[in-house]
Amino acid sequence: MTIRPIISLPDPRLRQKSEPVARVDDGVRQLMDDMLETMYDAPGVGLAAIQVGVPKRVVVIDTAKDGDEKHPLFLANPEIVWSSEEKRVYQEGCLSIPDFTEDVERPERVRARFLDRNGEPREIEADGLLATALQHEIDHLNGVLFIDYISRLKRERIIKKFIKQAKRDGDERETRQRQTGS
Ligand code: GNR
Ligand code: NI
Repeated sequence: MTIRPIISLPDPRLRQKSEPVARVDDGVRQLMDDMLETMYDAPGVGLAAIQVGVPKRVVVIDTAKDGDEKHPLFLANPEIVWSSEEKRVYQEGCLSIPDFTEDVERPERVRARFLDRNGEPREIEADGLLATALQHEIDHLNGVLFIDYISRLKRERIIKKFIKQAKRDGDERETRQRQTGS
């Protein structure tokens, strides 16, 4: 298993729609295992493949509390098949938007259909953090980010901050290259 780099705003790949996997083969399982290690290392409760730059509909989630036994979920081609009328607000964050959190309202309970790590079709019903994480990760597969649900003012402010930071990082790299040729 390998920890892969997580891409962040304003990387345009985060707005790409991911493609379904035809089947869960060894390549997809390798991707799932790498994603799980990357997620635990971060640490985070979920990760979509596009966050490591792979535009496939693959997600890993583990909402077990710190210190409890790990309980990884591997999901290929996940789909929400039912969501409750009742909503709840969760303070969300995203590994691709570091150091920013905001309240987001979503359905409190959902049912999702997916293929597991062995390619078997499964369904789960979730509430609480798991329901939120499922919706957050499936959004990633459609190029949707949690900041799309907050006010436009806050969204534009945070995007601008990440664009500025990316420019600074790029300029520094260029300066270093000019000065040292490395
Ligand atoms: O680690 C994560 N925590 C989190 C908290 C509240 C709602 C959603 C999440 S998902 C996030 C990891 C991530 O960015 N997954 O795409
Ligand atoms: Ni995220």
